[in-house]
Parts: sequence; C-alpha cells; structure tokens
Amino acid sequence: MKRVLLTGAAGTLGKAMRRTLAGWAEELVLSDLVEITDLNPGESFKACDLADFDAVKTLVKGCDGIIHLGGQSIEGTFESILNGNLKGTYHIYEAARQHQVTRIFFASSNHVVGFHSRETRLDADSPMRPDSLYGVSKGFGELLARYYFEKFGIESALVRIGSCLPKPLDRRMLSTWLSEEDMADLVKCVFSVNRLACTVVYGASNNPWSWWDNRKANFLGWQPKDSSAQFETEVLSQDPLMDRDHPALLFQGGFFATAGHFEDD
Ligand code: NAI
Ligand code: 15L
Repeated sequence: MKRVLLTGAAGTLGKAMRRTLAGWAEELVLSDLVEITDLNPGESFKACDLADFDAVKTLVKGCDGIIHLGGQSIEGTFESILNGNLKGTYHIYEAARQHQVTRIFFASSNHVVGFHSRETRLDADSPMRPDSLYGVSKGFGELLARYYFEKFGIESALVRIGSCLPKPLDRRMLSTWLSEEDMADLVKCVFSVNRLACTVVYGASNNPWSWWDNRKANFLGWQPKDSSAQFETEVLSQDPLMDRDHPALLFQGGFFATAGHFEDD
C-alpha cells in the first residue's frame, strides 16, 4: 500500500495499529482531533475534526485507502455521536467518492448486534439489533458503506470489532476478544484481497466461546492466530460470577444493552 489514512490515530486502537502495521504502508497519514507528535518514519500527522467536511476532504485527497477508526467509541450524547460517527463517517465516504478512494476499512462494532442473546450464533446476514445510540451509529455507517458500494463501487470491510485490547478483561471478552495482531492481519487482508465488495466481518480472535461465524468472509484469507483460551484461568479467577439472572449476561453487548439511555437515567 502506498498512502493510507488512519483516522482516530491517537486512540487506543489507533496506537495499536501504528505499532502492528509499522512498515506496511509507504506512508501512514495519521489523523485525530488530538495532536500526535511522536511520529515514526513513514508516518505523518494531520489534525482534523471529522465533523468538518472541508477538512476531511483535504485529508482524504491523495490517499489510496482509509482505515476509519475515528469517532465516538462508546455510548455518548447524541451530539457527540452525531459529530463523530454520523457526520464523520458520511464525510469520510463522501470525500472518498470525490477523491476516488476505492477501499475503506470501517471500524464498526459488536454493539450493532448487541441485543442478540448469547445463545444465538450470528453471521453476516443476522439482523442488526443495536444496543445503544452508539450501536445505532455503527449501523448507520454500515448502511452508508453499502450505499456507497452499490452506487459508486467503493469497497468496504464492515468490521464488527469485538473487544480489541492487549488481553480480555472479563468473562464476556473471552468470547469477544480480538488481539491487536489479529486486527492488523485483518487490515492487511482487507487491502490486499482482489475483490472486497462490501463485506461484514466479525472482529474476534480464534476464541473457543465465540458467538460469531465468519464463514461468509473466508475469501479474505484472514486466519486469526490468537485465542482468548490462554487467558481463561486468569479471567475466571478475577471476574466474579454475576447473578445468573443479571440482564447484562443475556445479551452479547453486555452492559451496553442494560445501561440507561442517557448518563443520568
Ligand atoms: P478511542 O476512543 O480510544 O479512539 C477514538 C479516537 O477518535 C480518539 O483518539 C478521538 O480523539 C478520535 N475522535 C473522536 N471524535 C472525533 C472527531 N469528531 N474528529 C476526529 N477524531 C475524533 O476508541 P478505540 O477503542 O481506539 O476505537 C477505535 C474505533 O474502533 C472506534 O470507531 C470504535 O467505535 C471502534 N471499536 C473499537 C473497539 C475496541 O475494542 N477498541 C470495539 C468495537 C469498535
Ligand atoms: C466497543 O464498541 C467499544 O468501542 C470498546 O470500548 C469496547 O467496549 C467494546 O466495544 C466491547 O464491546 O468490549
């Protein structure tokens, strides 16, 4: 890859991708609201508010691909979701269309399907059941990507990321964990496959208790190498069993599904 834009580069996943993708692209253009000063060779930085279309257009111009991680990453006010995720994702796709960028890795989230029960095994065609306004905004992003594919041929990976952290932190994450290395491998597959189309991928490592079936994305050639199994003993000893009737245990989205609509609910 020549010139790849990484939005949300100052965030948790952005930092992890800078480390794991080092040397992969000729130039990685980092962008965020928050300034990044510790640039490595091959990296450049441009501050940009995703809610500002002119700024996003300037940012996207001349890029060959986009890894779109920026925006509101948990439940928040409608205003923050509107700016970061609804306007932000629209601006990325519209700027891509105007500047002929034809492939995007869209960081969707498991919270787009968070109201499915943990008894249900999901695949790419399972209905969206968002568990939060945040999850709704990721559903909007997925539909937007589909529209830009059907009408303009812009290809996307709609990656419903589970929990991408150095290690799983609780029992739920034994099912949802995605290692940073597996995520980086997925990015590479997304940008190297011949034809991507508009493809839903569940972003989880090779976890024994997974709720997600990625067979419809097998053609990407992505084979997660890590597994939450190695953390099972540690997690089970630290995370006390919740009451079996606790509603957060019923749903794949966990506490996102049971939290109040707004912070003060
Ligand atoms: P994060 O909150 O650490 O990083 C998001 C970054 O986006 C921040 O650096 C923030 O400054 C930037 N940002 C927010 N609003 C912006 C705006 N209006 N303009 C420009 N930049 C803005 O989130 P994290 O964990 O790194 O997640 C990255 C992406 O992956 C997010 O889209 C999130 O929804 C998605 N995701 C992450 C998961 C995870 O396990 N980390 C799980 C599922 C989805
Ligand atoms: C997400 O979508 C969030 O961005 C992240 O902070 C985690 O909470 C993750 O989902 C999760 O479900 O564990």
